[in-house]
Amino acid sequence: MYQQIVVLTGAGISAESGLRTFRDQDGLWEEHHIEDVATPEGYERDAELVERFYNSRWQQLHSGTVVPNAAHLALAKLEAEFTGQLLIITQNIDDLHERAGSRRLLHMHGELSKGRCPRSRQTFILRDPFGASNCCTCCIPAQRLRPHVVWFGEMPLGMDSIHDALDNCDLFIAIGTSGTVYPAAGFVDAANHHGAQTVEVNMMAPDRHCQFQYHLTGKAGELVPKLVDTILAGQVIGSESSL
Ligand code: BV8
Repeated sequence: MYQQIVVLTGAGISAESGLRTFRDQDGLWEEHHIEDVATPEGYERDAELVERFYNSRWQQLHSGTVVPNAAHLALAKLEAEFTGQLLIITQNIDDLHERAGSRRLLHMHGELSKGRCPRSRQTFILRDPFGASNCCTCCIPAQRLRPHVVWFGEMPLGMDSIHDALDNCDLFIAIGTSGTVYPAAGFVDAANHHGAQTVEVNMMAPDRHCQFQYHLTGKAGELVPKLVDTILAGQVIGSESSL
């Protein structure tokens, strides 16, 4: 039934894996000022503070207690069995989609498991926590690696591919995102403009919920597997027989 599907995920899809979201109760922004830890200016002002912020998230992600949940696994199953085209655009910097088996994946806000040379922009798999001694190998003198993360005021990654996918999709699904950060929050408008069906999976009705044609309210870990089964059965979302 559907030929080209775009899925946008946010922090909410990783919540059931034990990773904190940003804007929920007990979220990351309750403990940190965005301008201090998620802007280039904040990094210029106090690199160690920003490094502590990302090092603690990196250590939690690789502590052995954080694993992909049923929503990540369902999207990997969709990629394996769907005969059309699928692209997962994630705002998340964790690697839970990869660990669930997804490959058609674009990290538009970067990746926690990589560092970047501030001079060459070359990325490096993070083997040690960020710090003054964790430097690139591409420059002389070696440069202190920064998180390979898109901060506020920086251009998200893969925007050309994203716009191409949004212009051609017939189904756009947003999972676990508050719809407060642009340009990701505007993707639903592009999908609507090009005639795609737009579906939102969230625990509540977030900022841009009125732009979506369908809302599935509840936990991603429960709803996404059912949504994937509906799609793989060739059913239209929102029809009587479907979810
Ligand atoms: C840029 C770093 C341009 C990574 C982050 C209009 C147009 C364009 C830009 C702007 C604009 N207006 C303002 C801007 C600037 C700004 C912006 O959007 N500001 C906002 C605050 C208004 N945007 C930018 O700066 C972006 N860059 O536009 O560049 C440009 C042009 C030319 C030249 C240069 C630049 C860059 C944005 C990226 C910022 N980086 N973080 C990191 O540390 O992780 S943002 C941060 O918020 C994360 O990346 C995160 O991905 C993003 C969105 O948060 P969510 O993922 O949605 O998480 P949140 O906690 O908010 O919500 C969780 C949701 O899940 C909730 O709805 C909850 O109900 C739900 N949920 C919880 N549990 C579950 C669940 N749902 C289902 N099941 C559950 N179990």
